Amino acid sequence: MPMIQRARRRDLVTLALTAAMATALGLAMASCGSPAPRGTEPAGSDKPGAEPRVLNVYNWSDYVAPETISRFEKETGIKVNYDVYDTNEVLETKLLTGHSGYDVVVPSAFFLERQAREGVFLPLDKTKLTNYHNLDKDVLRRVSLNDPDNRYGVPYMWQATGIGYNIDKVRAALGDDAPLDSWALVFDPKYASKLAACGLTFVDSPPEVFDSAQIYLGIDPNSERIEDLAAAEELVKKVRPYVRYFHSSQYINDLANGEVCVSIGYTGDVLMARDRAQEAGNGVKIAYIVPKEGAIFEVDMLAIPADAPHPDNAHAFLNYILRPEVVAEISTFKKYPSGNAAAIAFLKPEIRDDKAIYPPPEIVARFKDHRAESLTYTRYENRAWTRVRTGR
Ligand code: SPD
Repeated sequence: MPMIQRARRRDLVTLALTAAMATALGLAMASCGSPAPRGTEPAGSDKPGAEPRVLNVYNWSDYVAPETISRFEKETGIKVNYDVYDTNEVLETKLLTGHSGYDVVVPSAFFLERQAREGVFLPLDKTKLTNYHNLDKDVLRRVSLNDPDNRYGVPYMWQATGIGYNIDKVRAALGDDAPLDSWALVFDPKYASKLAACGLTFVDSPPEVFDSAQIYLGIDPNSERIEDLAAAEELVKKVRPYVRYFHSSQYINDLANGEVCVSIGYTGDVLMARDRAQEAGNGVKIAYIVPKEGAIFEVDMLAIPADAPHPDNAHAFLNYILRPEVVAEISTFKKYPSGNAAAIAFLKPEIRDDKAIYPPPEIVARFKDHRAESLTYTRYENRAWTRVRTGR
């Protein structure tokens, strides 16, 4: 690796560690800290020179269907070691440190953009991805902003960072005054203060919370001007006293069982909360909005680290996920729209026609693309996040 790139990588690792500390502050998921299990590889494999029949996957929590992994194992004889995380920052720390041991990871496109520049990923061998043609050309085009020529990532699921809320509790707290179509619900202290008692939560992600705050303020979320960051910090600090916690997955169950009433969260996670409440028959009714001011659009990308121990198995896994029926089942269970156009035909009407999952064009028009942040900006952003979280 050239010297400049090595120095930049060192900088990025320090940055990623700071970011992970800023975001995690002790809230990291139990399974996130460990590298992929070693020592589970069978001694040999069927063909001389072929990879051991093992695959180490590191994915977001709640992001595959119950049988996605076991079917792949059964069909291929490849044993999958599956770990989960719930923030891009935790994944980034591992990728930039190197030797993560993972074969497949799932960064959001704007993180992949920066990581790819650092040489973190293997270019995809598309000759091994015979199901690649199933992908949605529009999603591929949109994501090529972050991943030129779609060189490193296969679009997996997409979403917006919006707001999930408990319909009855918000009505009880705010009456008819509730701005149910706006970021004002969470960023205006007039409303946030009245939601503190029933539980207001934010994802533990500096770019997403600050960018959403900037969108509310009418600022370009891709701005790297320090005064624009300061404006977002000031806004978030004003509502900080009313935020019960910062966490990027705990709100799914808490919304579902009525423990909290409003969460900044990801589309599918909020919709899973909605459906879990319905299934439990506990009377909790959850809705999801993409605020009228706009929301960050995200595509999570399947990618293979450059030092993956089992790149062939990784390609086999990506090709399996690219099968429309496989990814349609994930969308069905996890309520996220996939980047696979052919999968639509495999969706039941109640998923395909759910406008919260597959939003209509007027909602898609509110989505704002997210570009990679510079190293310097992320450093400032992490400091601002620590100040917000610690209340200093
Ligand atoms: N449970 C799955 C969560 C997927 C979240 N995607 C996050 C995008 C963050 N920018």
